[in-house]
Amino acid sequence: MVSRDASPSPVPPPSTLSSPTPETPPGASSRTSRLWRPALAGVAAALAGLGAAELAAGLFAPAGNPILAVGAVVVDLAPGWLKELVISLFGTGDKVVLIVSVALGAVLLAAAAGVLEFLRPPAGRVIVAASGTLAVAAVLTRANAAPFDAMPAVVAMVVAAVVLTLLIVTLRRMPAGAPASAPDRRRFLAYAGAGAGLGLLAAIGGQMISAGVRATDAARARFTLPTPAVAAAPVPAGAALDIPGLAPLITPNADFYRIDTALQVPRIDPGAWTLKITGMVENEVELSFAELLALPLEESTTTLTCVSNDVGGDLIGNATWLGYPIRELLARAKPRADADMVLSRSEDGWTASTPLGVLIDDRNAILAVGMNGEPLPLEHGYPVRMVVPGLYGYVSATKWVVELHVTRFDQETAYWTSRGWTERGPVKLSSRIDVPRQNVQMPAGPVTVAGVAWSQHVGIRAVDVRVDDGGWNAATLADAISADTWRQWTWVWPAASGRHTLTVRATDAAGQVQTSTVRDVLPDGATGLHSIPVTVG
Ligand SMILES: Nc1nc2c(c(=O)[nH]1)N[C@H]1C(S)=C(S)[C@@H](COP(=O)(O)O)O[C@H]1N2
Ligand SMILES: [Mo]
Repeated sequence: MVSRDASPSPVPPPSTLSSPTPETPPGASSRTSRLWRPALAGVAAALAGLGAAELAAGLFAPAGNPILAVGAVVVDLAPGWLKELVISLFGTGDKVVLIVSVALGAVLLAAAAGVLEFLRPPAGRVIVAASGTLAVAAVLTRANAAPFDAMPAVVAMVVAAVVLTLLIVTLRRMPAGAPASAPDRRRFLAYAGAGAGLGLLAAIGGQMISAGVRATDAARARFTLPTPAVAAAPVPAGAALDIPGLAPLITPNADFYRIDTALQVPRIDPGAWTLKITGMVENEVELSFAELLALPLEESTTTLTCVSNDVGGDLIGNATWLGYPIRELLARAKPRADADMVLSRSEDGWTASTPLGVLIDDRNAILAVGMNGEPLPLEHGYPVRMVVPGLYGYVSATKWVVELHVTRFDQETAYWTSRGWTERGPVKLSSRIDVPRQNVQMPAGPVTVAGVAWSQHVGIRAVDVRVDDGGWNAATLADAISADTWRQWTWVWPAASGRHTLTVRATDAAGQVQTSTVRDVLPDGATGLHSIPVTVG
């Protein structure tokens, strides 16, 4: 007897339900005819759980799809002859066969779990937990798996366990011994149907979302950047210092900082992408991706900085962008004389307010399609983003851009400017020590100190380094690519034993010296000098 007999619950023990009793009409109570409902409960619970996982994976963790992960493990573990057999029988349909097999296996297991949960609780939940754990293991043993990728499998496990428990409890409430009453039968079927149906809907939703992911990835992979009409000026030989630990002059795409509000990277079909120029303009303009690519595109190297970059922080990167000048597109649209701002909008609804003046002056404000010789990476704005030298990203660098709305600062605010950040965000003159790392210990003698300094669109004229409270020592500047990029610098320090503090300070091309006044990043960017403690000897 199971322990449930001792419980005060009015629910009859499962064994009573599964064995004929005197009140049972003859023929209506064979074991099999009673067990199809628990089996159905198991299947419904599995569909609900797997559907929820499909949706969770499609939305947040494409690499965490438990069915695909288990399928991949099956492929890895399957003997060679079986793989060959499947491929020879089904050809390129092999992946479909694999996925359908895994899903069918899950459903059969679930039916068994339903029956066991009914006969011997919590045996069904134990099966659910064990399969969920195996799915988590399958996901996490895939190449490049991140811990978060386990999330959909965990969702599947929890949803399936909860739905299974609810359905089995509903079954137990049915009177024992007698054929279930019509309302009871209907209630159970309604619950089971709802679990299975919602699961199927969630699975379809997840598929549609991840199908979008696949389509965008494939489109990006097929896309080759057009040849620039104007290539980037060659980087001067003396612009890049070869010092280990110093940020490279051009930041590789994979290392480029990423800041945005997108929980899920927008996936845009470039074939469907258009840019609209709207608002206070004489002519509204609409441009397709093909039309943009057909324009004479120009390369330019620009350093992008986030307003949230702390003194000494790394929310800054330098890339060679391929794009088309926004001023040319605005010239087609003809902004009205009283307009003073362009509110750029991304596919996911984020906005930035950029002064109209900096978009139509001679600086290289561009609609970019390329980053360091590659199509924009998805997380950096594929297929099109804005890059504006001299302004922080929150007021200029709209990724996944779809609209330029010409307007006025006194009429509209943007995503961050309506959350306490200033409406205009010129990048502040700043500098950073990259080498040595702070708190390192090194021997006395000559020590190479090096870093970067930036004041986009103004340029850097000088960098000085100070040891403790001593005087300022002029650093050697590497050559500049342009005023729009950061500049590397180095200084050789004759280091004496003891604990010391190194401090850096830049001077811009207009003669302004970097302030030592410490300010937080809010509302318009941090100020202060970067200092690092080091130990010599
Ligand atoms: N669509 C969109 N574009 C955006 C943002 C965003 O949240 N959404 N963040 C901006 C901010 S604050 C910065 S600093 C830059 C960062 O660009 P990156 O991620 O390519 O480095 O993008 C800008 N463009
Ligand atoms: Mo930012």
